[in-house]
Amino acid sequence: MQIGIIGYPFSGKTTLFETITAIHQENIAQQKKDENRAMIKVPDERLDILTEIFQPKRKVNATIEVIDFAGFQPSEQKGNIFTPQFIAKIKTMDALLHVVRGFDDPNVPAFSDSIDMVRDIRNLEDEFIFADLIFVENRIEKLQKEMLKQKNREEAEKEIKEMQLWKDALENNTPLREVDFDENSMKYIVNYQPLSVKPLLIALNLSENMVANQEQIVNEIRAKFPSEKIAILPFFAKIELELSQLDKEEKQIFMDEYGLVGSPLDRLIQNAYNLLGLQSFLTVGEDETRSWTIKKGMTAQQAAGVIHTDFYNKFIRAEVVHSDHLIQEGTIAKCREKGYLRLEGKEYIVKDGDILNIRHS
Ligand SMILES: Nc1nc2c(ncn2[C@@H]2O[C@H](COP(=O)(O)OP(=O)(O)O)[C@@H](O)[C@H]2O)c(=O)[nH]1
Ligand SMILES: [Mg+2]
Repeated sequence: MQIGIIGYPFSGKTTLFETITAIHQENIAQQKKDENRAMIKVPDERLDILTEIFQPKRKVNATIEVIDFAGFQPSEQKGNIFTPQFIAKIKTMDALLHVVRGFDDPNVPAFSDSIDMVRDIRNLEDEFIFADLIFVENRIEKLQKEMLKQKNREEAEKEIKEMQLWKDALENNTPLREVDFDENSMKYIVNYQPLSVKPLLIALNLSENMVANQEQIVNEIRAKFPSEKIAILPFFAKIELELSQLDKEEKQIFMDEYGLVGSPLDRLIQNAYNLLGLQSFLTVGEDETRSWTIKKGMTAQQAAGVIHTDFYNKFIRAEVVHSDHLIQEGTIAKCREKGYLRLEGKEYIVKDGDILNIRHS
């Protein structure tokens, strides 16, 4: 899974990237000029405990990739912030993380010389819609030309209808993520990856003096963007970055002082998983303990396919025990004794925290 970090210059994108990846400026400087990339391990306490129990050769966390894209250049003119190159890059992301400038600091220049989070979020929403609208209009024009040449007439006609549906929504200022698409539309969505359909994580980058009011601030902005496909989460990038460089005890002292709760990475992952409908399952053994990311609602056979396509094709059964039970009992044998270990068929819907052992031919 890939999450793309976007936002206005000086909103704190790179600071947030450093905070969640634990890669710091001196390392980043050697990377590509226009973007920073990192694979981050998805923290999972269950995996840590199971690793203690099984003492395998290695522990492998599920990973997600985060990419910190260089900021687009704000412009006085509306609707031309994103260059085609920028759009091409962010199109392939599974979700976008929009970092919004909420902190006030006279030493750090701000877009439009003022702090206005609602304005910045709106501007970006408009920009997504605008980019999609241009795409849709070009597409319709192209398809109409094809129709004139009697090329793929039937297919073109079907697609024009679909594009017209998108166009109507976009002209109404409705992001495509709010449209209730049917199966037929999904094919086009997957192919074209319009920007306004992407799940959106909005990271409000707040000052340390806003820690106490964070809930109220989030609620106020949430009320303006009430979509289920948008998550709004507070960050305090600058202090959270400083804290990430301290040892555990020191960190706790400062967190208490500031009134901060939880780690920024956990906050991001939890929200991303919720928003994208993701969950984890685990595998254990002498060689490795490992966590895997899948969509909620996936079957045992589909989950097996995430491990290896062969496991999907040659799937027979899955031995399933929930990690809570294995952690409680300590061994597979005990779980079997107590009836916690089950054999499930290919249609079994995997639950978050299930441990699977795939039997295949
Ligand atoms: N006061 C304050 N400064 C911040 C905060 N987050 C980032 N900055 C500073 O703002 C500047 C721009 O941050 P950066 O992460 O490079 O922004 P980017 O252009 O979006 O990547 C840097 O000097 C950061 O140290 C914050 O929460 N509070
Ligand atoms: Mg940056």
